[in-house]
Amino acid sequence: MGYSMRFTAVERQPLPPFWGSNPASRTSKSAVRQEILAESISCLGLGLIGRNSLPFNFILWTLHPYHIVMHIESTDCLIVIDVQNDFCPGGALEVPHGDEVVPVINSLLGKFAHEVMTQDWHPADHFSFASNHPGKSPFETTELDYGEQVLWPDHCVQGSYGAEFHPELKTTGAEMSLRKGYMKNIDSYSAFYENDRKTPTGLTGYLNSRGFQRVFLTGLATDFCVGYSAIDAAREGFEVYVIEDACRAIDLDGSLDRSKQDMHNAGVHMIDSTAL
Ligand code: VGL
Ligand code: ZN
Repeated sequence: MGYSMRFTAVERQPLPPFWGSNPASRTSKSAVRQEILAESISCLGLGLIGRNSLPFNFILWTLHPYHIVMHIESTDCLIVIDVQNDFCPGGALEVPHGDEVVPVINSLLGKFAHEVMTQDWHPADHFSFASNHPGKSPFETTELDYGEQVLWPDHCVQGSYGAEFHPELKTTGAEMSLRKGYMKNIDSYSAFYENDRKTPTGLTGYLNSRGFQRVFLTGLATDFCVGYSAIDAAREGFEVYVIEDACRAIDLDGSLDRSKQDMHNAGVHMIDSTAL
């Protein structure tokens, strides 16, 4: 499935100069035609030449005088997942290049009218920690009541420095900050449901009662907390966009590819921050 952007929600901005000569001299009619063509091809479901594919994007970028950007609406909410010290380089469960999301997210914060941030927030005796399972090492798995669970190094312990937001993340504009993973016996990757997939965190109710329709996800880690949150958000009826360059992955045994496939199957859209 390709993008399902509504035409009305799309605006165009000139490309940077290296993309071609004088974009202002071209008509925006051609941009509209290009958009309609893109949408039509995408509707045909032709994976190889679909809207998100490399060949099509290449044609789009080389021939197209305008860069298509999405229009952010008042019913959109930016969700920043777990940008905490322990997931950044030097942290207890560091995500490679995790800190690189901070400037990207900071630049997006000014564009959205509404933002929610989440924090992984575990008690020290949390069941997802390998240290609480004698004989087990981090990154092994174990069977818990609700199924298989990866065992992690101790991380994001409530009140610790590692659980704090990255010091350069601009948090002041966030309208809500949600903590998750605070119950000893159950992990919570998703910002919507605990890992038993049944216990809600309350985020769906919050987003619905605020009237949000589309959610844009960023943060750490793509293949765990962002991915699970994106799939649950889609399941809850939101239109979901993961801003890929505002996320970084752990990538444990192919988990990034699996997560991307699962997101795709759930109807989650992957976009780049330059589209916003
Ligand atoms: C996360 C593993 C354990 C995440 C949280 O934020 O992606 N991953 N706890
Ligand atoms: Zn955790």
